Amino acid sequence: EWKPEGISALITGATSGIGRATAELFAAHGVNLILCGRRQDRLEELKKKLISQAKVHILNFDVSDKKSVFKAISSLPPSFSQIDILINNAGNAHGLDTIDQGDPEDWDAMLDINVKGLLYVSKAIMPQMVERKKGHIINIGSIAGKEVYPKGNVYCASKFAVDAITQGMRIDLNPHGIRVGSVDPGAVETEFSEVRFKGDSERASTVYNGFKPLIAEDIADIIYFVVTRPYHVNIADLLVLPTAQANATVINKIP
Ligand code: NDP
Ligand code: 8X3
Repeated sequence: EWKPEGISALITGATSGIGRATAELFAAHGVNLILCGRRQDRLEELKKKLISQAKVHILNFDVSDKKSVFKAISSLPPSFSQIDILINNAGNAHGLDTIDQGDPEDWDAMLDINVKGLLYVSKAIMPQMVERKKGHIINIGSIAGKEVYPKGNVYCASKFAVDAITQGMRIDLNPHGIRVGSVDPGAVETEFSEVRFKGDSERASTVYNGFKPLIAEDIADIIYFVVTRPYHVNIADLLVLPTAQANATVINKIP
């Protein structure tokens, strides 16, 4: 039977959306947390909110900044340095343009954060899991990592890469008894579209008009389900869509 006592989870992108909802749910079950993100005010606010439920440590770093990642994770105090669960969630889409019109700065951001950032954070944590022959890594992929949609180009490439990295991790960490899987959501209403459209919240909200999207708490519930299976059960890959969404492009929108 799974018990949260003494278990600790490091969640990247805990300042918003799926990461924050997961942190809140984990804390409610008494899982100790290392919460990561770049927005210090939000990290502090979340720590204040959750500290009565679990032990909480906050780490402010940019996942795409290799040096900061290793520095931050190696700075963890002894009571937090053993990480049982890693949720690689930090990431975003930047822009929605045809490939010929895409902004190379957006491409850099998506590949640096969604792909390389996930690798850096994992690299900082995997050795201790290998040493302990125990651990669970959950990568947040996307339906965009299963299907390419118009103007999705580089964002989809970043999430296809996450899918490949998840499969690679599962193979290479297999001899060490480490669980590795991905949770791949469809449309979830978070700050995702605000970031994609660079703060244009009106445009962002049109993405979710006319149907009921998933909310961050829906995905948090699923992540909690995944981590609480008995240790011999590994949920390898879970695609989760709103009922109104059939695939990356087919959404039943009622005007
Ligand atoms: P949000 O924009 O609400 O949250 C994104 C989180 O990532 C924030 O906490 C942000 O924190 C963090 N983040 C972004 N860039 C960096 C960076 N360079 N360094 C450190 N942290 C960073 O979006 P979601 O919650 O929706 O997104 C979470 C994950 O879910 C992403 O990987 C996304 O691709 C994926 N996803 C989202 C879907 C959706 O429809 N919403 C569907 C499928 C997958 P801060 O800004 O404080 O650094
Ligand atoms: C986020 C979902 O369909 O906007 O990964 O790419 S989608």
